[in-house]
Amino acid sequence: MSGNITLTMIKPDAVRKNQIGPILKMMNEAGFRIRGMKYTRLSKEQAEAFYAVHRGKPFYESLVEFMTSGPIVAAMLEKEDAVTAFRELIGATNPANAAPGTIRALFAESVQNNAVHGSDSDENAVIESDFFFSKVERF
Ligand code: IDP
Ligand code: MG
Repeated sequence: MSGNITLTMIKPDAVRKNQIGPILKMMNEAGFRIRGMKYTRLSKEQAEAFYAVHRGKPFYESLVEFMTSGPIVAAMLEKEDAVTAFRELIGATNPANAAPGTIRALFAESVQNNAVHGSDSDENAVIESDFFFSKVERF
């Protein structure tokens, strides 16, 4: 059975370019409801922890530097089969491979600076939601 929650971040590249509004609009128009949302900036320790699964990969240190380079918007989103539906909406990690009309095809600069995050499993959606949101920050 698939879950109804996914966790997204609008990454520093998109925030810098004033793309929060257009990206949230696409998420809402695709049927995702916002269940939690915050504008914040990750510390080095927080970014390292969020991306711990990628520790040791060649892009890890650069990714942490990028993700701490400015504020982000983190949001919990609800929709049926949320993880799969949201990964379809955002497109492939590398915007060169992202389907036309997807958020990454429209807004990403590069494979690293790719505008948005989306959880890759229901299990990680829960872990990532708990990373950002306490009980009183979910509605
Ligand atoms: P995902 O965000 O599509 O799930 P992951 O493989 O989980 O992709 O990688 C996490 C993030 O690390 C990507 O969104 C991107 O910002 C960065 N990244 C992934 N692969 C590369 C790469 O080959 N070069 C540079 N950055 C990368
Ligand atoms: Mg991932």
